[in-house]
Amino acid sequence: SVDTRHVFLCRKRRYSTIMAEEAKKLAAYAAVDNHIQNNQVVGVGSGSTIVYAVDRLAERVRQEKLNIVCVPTSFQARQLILQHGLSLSDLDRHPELDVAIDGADEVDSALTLIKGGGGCLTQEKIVAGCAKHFIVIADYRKDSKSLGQQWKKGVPVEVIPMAYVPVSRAIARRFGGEAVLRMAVSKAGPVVTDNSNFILDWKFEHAQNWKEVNTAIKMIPGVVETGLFVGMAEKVYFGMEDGSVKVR
Ligand code: ABF
Repeated sequence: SVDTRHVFLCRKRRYSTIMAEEAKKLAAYAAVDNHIQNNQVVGVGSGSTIVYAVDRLAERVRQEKLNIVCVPTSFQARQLILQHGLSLSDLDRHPELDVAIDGADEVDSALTLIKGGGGCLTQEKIVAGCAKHFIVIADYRKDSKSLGQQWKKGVPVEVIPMAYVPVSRAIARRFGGEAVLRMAVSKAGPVVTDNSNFILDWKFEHAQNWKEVNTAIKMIPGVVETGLFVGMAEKVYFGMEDGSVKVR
């Protein structure tokens, strides 16, 4: 009956949500355990997966009395660091990081990432670029052969507010698809980033040379940063559905 089917669908959805959360935690814990050592400066990413990494980091700092300094990639990351009693710094004082750990929206077979689904791409890219090792943590749903196969919301592009229309038109004209202004959930206005900018989500039509596209989009006046992270990730930890961790 319809009722039985509804119950089944709800159960299925709840089951897969629990699996995804568990998978995020597996990836986060493995990355922190394998890459964090005493006396390191650590870049802390944003999103829901990084929450587990900060939990584990704080636990290890307490238990092993580690001396760790954290540099945040967003307001959220800053709050997480403070809430966990970790030592907070910035790029003024620590412009060189030993390691940065962050989530991603999608990862392709060359470790090219789409990031910024949560809106924090620019500071994330700056911090990742300052780190000797950039480690990504994700659940199995982010694992993809080619960008766009898993993440359907497009490539986020942070723009200066007054330029969002010309940038959107330039991206569509040059690379196809459409670049849409990201609105707040309330629809009351656009999403505003930690840097007081807007975000365009570029829904591209086909896979491209992401290195070239990233460079070309960055050259459009008004673009602050793109959510394409090309040649930056050193390793990606995927928490898998079967409880294992796959490292790529
Ligand atoms: C941030 O969080 C973003 O760059 C990326 O879009 C997102 C990943 O979030 P989650 O871990 O919640 O999937 O790092």
